[in-house]
Amino acid sequence: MSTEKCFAKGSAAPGPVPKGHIRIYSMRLCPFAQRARLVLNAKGIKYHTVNINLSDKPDWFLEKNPLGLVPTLETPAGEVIYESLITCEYLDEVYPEKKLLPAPPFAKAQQKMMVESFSKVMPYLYKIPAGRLKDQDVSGLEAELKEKFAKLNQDLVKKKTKFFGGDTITLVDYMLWPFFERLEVLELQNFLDDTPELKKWTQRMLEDPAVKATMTSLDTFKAFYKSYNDGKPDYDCGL
Ligand SMILES: N[C@@H](CCC(=O)N[C@@H](CS)C(=O)NCC(=O)O)C(=O)O
Repeated sequence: MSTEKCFAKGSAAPGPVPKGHIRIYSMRLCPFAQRARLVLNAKGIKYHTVNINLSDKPDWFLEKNPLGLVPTLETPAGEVIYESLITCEYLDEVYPEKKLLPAPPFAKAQQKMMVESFSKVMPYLYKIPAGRLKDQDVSGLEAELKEKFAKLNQDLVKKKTKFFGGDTITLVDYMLWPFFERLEVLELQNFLDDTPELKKWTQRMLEDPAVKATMTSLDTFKAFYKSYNDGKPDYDCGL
């Protein structure tokens, strides 16, 4: 569960995955890797973190995952799993304590459809801040994002539940959360002002131990995004 400095090209490969643990190749500020870290924490799984310098990836990492993306999981048997939703489903299946996905196939499919549909929201969280930095008119994008948040809000209103999969946190909440944690640093926090149920959902999420365990301070986020926007992402910022 360490938050170690990242491994770059030329660094020695980490040894074998410690017994009784699963390894996550991660990047401390990556929202997709955070999805897997949320699930690891929520389920109380013992894990070993290897953070990767994504601008200068070690060859041994690319040999494990030719896509070069985090999160990537590795088991002590050498099995490698990647793609955030797939890693999270894998963890939920292999570690049956505290199931996060519902058992009924339709309920499970609904969660995955929601995650897929949320992937159409993500680009706005990057396009709007990038457009603002370049002094572009982003009002059209802002209006579209407002509409998307309104739909999520409506979903909670209709379901009358505290979370997206019921009154307790399930996988879908963890899949969405990392993007909401970043609203403040992206200066998009005010988009929650017109969506009171969605705002309440974010407040409930903040009380969750796994969410607390994977949170990044605003200062670290700010330093990271600044370095990213300057074209030199500092994956070790805040350490
Ligand atoms: N679809 C992937 C996306 C993962 C992803 O884009 N991760 C980024 C870091 S936030 C990454 O590994 N980037 C490295 C690269 O693009 O080369 C998932 O859900 O896991």
